[in-house]
Formats: sequence, structure tokens, C-alpha cells
Amino acid sequence: MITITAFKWVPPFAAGQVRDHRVRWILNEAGWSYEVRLLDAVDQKSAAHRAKQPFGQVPTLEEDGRPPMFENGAIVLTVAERAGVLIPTDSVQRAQVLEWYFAALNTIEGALMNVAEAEFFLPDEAAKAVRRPQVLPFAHQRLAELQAALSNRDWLVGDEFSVADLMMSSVLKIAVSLDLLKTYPALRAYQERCLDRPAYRKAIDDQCAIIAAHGPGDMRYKEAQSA
Ligand SMILES: N[C@@H](CCC(=O)N[C@@H](CS)C(=O)NCC(=O)O)C(=O)O
Repeated sequence: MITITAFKWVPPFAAGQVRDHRVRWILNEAGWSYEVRLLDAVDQKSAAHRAKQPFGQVPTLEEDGRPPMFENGAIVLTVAERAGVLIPTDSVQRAQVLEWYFAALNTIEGALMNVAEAEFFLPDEAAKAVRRPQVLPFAHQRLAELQAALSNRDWLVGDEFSVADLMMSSVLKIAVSLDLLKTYPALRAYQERCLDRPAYRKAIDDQCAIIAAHGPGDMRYKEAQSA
């Protein structure tokens, strides 16, 4: 039995973005069934959850007979390798998939998250106006470089959708939510090509159904402050 963790509720800007969708996506691609343990803010602080995720975050993946895992990148790659899906057997292509997989998580996601933090977490317009010029040019630089590297190819590596495309297209969802992809038509087309998969749509539908069925009160934010 596989169990993953997800939040009961998140604000609208985060619905469909929370990183458990990446774990759901690869599990769906593998055809592995799983259950979901829903967490609130008190659960995030609990010793039981911290033993599995030292930073109190989601996602995690637990499976009978194996140590629990955290870090979405590690979980997605481990499932891909164990299930033998979306990862080439040829060692040269596998190395290329890994380099793009880590580029998604390190080079692209970090640049986009700096912008997301400014837009979604800074308290007011004045603070955002100061931060935007510090982070936006670098995000645009990375997106332009990614588009140039992709060139006219359908996928990052070889002729098939791989776990690198899964991760890159999911990371690019952050850019879409920030309205940053509109000046990168080839990247937008690439991302749409990647997301056009039943395993992805089911992952998002399942995550969003849970969020829609809950509200902020279910997250026990106030109780967590005194926990
Ligand atoms: N590096 C972690 C990041 C996980 C992460 O940022 N999770 C977010 C949801 S997408 C979270 O739990 N945020 C709440 C928090 O940090 O307290 C991973 O890749 O799994």
C-alpha cells in the first residue's frame, strides 16, 4: 500500500500547484494505486509528520516495507525508475533525462519561485514593486534560455515524453500562474503538449477535488500557531 500526503485546503492560487500533484502524476503513469493522508497546519508540526518530512511539508510517500520518502523530485524519480516508466533504459539518454530533470528543479524552479514568493507572499503592493525588478529579469532570462535550448524539439530528450518533461512542465505551471509564459509561445506549446496526458489530468482533478471539499477552517491555522 502506498500513501502520500497532501493538504486539506490551500488558497486558490495554489490549487493545482501543490507539489503532491507531481507524485500523483507519476503514480498514475505507473498505474500504481495510492491513498492520500490529508494534513492540516497542526499535523504539519506534529512529531509523526516531522519524522517523515523534517520540514513539515508535503508531499511524502510511504510504502509498506520501505522507509518513508520526502522531496517531490526524489519521490517522482524513484517511482519512475522502479516502475520503469518515463525513464530511458539507454544509459546515455538516461543521463540526459537526469540533467534536464535537475535543471527543472534547480535552474528553472528556483528562478520562478523567487517571483512567486514576491507575488503571492509579500504583504502589499509597495513591497512587491520593490522586489519584482530584483527577481523578474532573471526568471525571464531562464525562460528564454530554456526556450532556446528546446528549439523546435517536442521533448527535452529524444523522441518520447520522459520524467524530465513531467518535471519541467509541472515547474512551468508556476510561470503560467504568474502570467510569464505568454511571451514564450514555443515553451507554452511544449508545456501544453506535456500536460495533455490522462495521468496528469487525473492528478490535478484529484488534488483540486480535495481542496474544493475543504476550507481554510479545516487547516487549523490558529491552533497551529500555539501548537
Ligand atoms: N523541496 C520540497 C518542497 C516541498 C514544498 O515546498 N511543499 C509545499 C507545498 S508545494 C509545502 O508543504 N508548503 C508548506 C510549508 O512549507 O510549510 C519538495 O520538493 O518536496
